Amino acid sequence: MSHICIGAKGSGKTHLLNSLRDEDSINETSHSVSTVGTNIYTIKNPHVKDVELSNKQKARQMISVQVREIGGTMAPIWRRYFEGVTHVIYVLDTSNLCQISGAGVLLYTVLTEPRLQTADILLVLTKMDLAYRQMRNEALLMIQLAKLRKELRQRITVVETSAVTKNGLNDVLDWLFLPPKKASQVKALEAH
Ligand SMILES: Nc1nc2c(ncn2[C@@H]2O[C@H](COP(=O)(O)OP(=O)(O)O)[C@@H](O)[C@H]2O)c(=O)[nH]1
Ligand SMILES: [Mg+2]
Repeated sequence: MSHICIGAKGSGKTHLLNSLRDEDSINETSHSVSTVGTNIYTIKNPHVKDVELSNKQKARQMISVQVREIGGTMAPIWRRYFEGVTHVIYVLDTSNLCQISGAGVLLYTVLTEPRLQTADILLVLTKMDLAYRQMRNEALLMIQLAKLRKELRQRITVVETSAVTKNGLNDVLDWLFLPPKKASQVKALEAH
């Protein structure tokens, strides 16, 4: 099980992961790897309530996951990190439509990557506090999501977030920690 978070520079990856991260986790790991351009965030499973679960139950549930943020300027070498990846969080800045088609092209190269054919994909439309409804729809049109879903085999879930209002963060946590069936319910909630 390995998670990566990618997306253009400035799309909001760091803010998103910081909003989700386990505040008790020690910052040391992220510090030591940031020199090579990636950061690792530990995100705790909010569904695991320590008091309510026996150890056996806990063992079956993921207590936390580690997500590696790979800087947008490193796009040419993203694929170095694809080995063994099971979950991809792809961040798109909804407030900046100018960079969306470029981001869409990069998303396509990610989705067609042979090592990511069985990965689960979460498309996060960030900065929704700065965007309006139409921009969200426009963004999905520009990256040709409907076509990608038809042509490619990965399950693509779309969520909208804002690191400012904190809206949508629970949807990201559900995708990370709930079984796929439940995650697809998140997908079912998407307006088309
Ligand atoms: N309004 C708003 N600004 C955001 C949001 N997320 C990130 N930003 C801003 O976007 C810029 C880039 O964010 P950052 O997380 O560093 O992007 P990264 O390069 O993808 O890691 C920063 O100035 C953030 O303050 C958001 O949800 N809403
Ligand atoms: Mg960053």
